[in-house]
Amino acid sequence: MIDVEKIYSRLKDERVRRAIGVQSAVRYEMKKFLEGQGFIEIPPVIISPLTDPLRHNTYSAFIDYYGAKYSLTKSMIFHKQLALIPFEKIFSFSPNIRLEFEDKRKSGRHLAEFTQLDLEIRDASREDVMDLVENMLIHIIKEVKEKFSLDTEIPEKPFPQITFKEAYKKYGENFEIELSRKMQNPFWIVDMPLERREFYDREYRKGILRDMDLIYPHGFGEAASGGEREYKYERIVDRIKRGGYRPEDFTLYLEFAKRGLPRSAGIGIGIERLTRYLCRLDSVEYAALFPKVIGEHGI
Ligand code: ASN
Repeated sequence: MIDVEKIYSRLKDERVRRAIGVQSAVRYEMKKFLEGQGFIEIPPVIISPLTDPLRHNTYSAFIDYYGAKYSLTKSMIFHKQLALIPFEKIFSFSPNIRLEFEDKRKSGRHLAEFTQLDLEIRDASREDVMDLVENMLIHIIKEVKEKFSLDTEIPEKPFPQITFKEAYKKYGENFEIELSRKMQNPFWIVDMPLERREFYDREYRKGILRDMDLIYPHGFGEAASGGEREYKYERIVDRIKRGGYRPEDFTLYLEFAKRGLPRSAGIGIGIERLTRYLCRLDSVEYAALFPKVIGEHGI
């Protein structure tokens, strides 16, 4: 049932009003920063027969239209790869629909509808993307900190890095949140094992990927994930199979891969999560004006 009272009072909530103001400034600074670096903004894709399978299950969100089966975008990863055919550096403020199960309800970090700043660079390495994101985050915080009297400290570069293996060994299965609580600066977790990630992140040692997650300090958890990509047809087919999928389910993507995808690296940064971090909010639900809270009805 839709709780009109709750939705109406959210519109009068000072926390939300401030957060949306910060978010608006963040989006402006992101665009300014990236365009200054030669990026082109591409419009987001909302429905497509081609979307991210993700590495975890969600409820499905399909639209049937003249016999075509469109999925609502879970991430624009495949479109980012294709957009690099005409352009060298692209970004998009990409609305994503992920109908997560109820176990994510209390995470403070999940909404069924959110936006990520998704960017991709032709011929780039993981390190190129990490350097760019560090500079961008520092730029954003410098620009918005005073205007909104934010407590967030300006991060120090380079952000610390830890491999998945080291982090897991030291802190066990909950390494991400444990480390997030301990750290004072945003940091990277790199080199995820293949079975933890989607098939499009590039494998560079047996079973280890050239990818990375950015994690916020003070317990705010995951900010962004990205990596270098598989782009060669045979390697993509191999990864689809090893990921436990059937290549037949990715025929369309493979048709494009056969014709040639550019080598690239990229990342997606959650806008509501960044807003939550900057405003020190308990949950991302206060970083959205019309949040689709997991397991609740929104407008
Ligand atoms: N945007 C992410 C990336 O660039 C993918 C995702 O959101 N699942 O790797």
